[in-house]
Amino acid sequence: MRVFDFSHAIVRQPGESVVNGLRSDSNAAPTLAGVRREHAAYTAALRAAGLAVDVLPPLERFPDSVFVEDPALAFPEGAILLRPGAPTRLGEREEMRGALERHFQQVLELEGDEYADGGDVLVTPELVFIGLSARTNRTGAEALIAKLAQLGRKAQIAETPKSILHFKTAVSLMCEDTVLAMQPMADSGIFTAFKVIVVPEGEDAAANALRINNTIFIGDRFPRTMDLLAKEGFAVRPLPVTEIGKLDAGLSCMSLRW
Ligand code: CIR
Repeated sequence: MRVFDFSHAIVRQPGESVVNGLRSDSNAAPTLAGVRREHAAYTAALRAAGLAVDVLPPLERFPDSVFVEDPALAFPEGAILLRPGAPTRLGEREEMRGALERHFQQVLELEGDEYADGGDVLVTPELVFIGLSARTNRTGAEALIAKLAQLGRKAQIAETPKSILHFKTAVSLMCEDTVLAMQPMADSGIFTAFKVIVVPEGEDAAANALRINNTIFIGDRFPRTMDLLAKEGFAVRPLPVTEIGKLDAGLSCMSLRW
């Protein structure tokens, strides 16, 4: 099975508090209606791609809890409860436990001062990259390497380029041997074993794209990246990301997939 072949996903509906989610100073707050619309389109797209999708209820106490990718990791072999590095998000992990235990016999977990966000974890066929960031510390990354080994995955620590929120903000897997990346990630030397497609200037946020089975989902604000990928032979499908983009989020963040 390919690492981007999925049959299941978990998403969480945005609560009204989502408009108060964490965001860079330069961004305006998103509208609730807009986030709901984008989330609904995303969930429908996952279903259209053939995935069985669990939709969890909104959590008003956790404005960013719609971004279920960050508090956990899921693989066909088992799941891992992480410890998100933003203090306002740490409690999200316990809210994922029940949903994971319904699907997985094996649910491993980070502990103590181990911090890691799922947004910093890029799964590729041979290797899982764990990006150090403001959310993922070395203690967390090292603990995660051990947990991933228990699930049969080899992992390696990498640096997230400066001023990038998450590792996967800047890079996504397009197929077994190709990634889509922002220029600083392409220049980092991390992906020398891969073909790297660099997002065109002005479309940096397109680098958080999402391959699911044979489709690449990409933000509809990035026409030049779409053209580039189509020319490379990928089946590309645009999804709206304007409002979630204001919360520094992209397409991978809104689901856990396995
Ligand atoms: C945060 O700052 O945590 C949220 N506003 C955005 C999380 C995006 N998640 C991701 O890229 N995996």
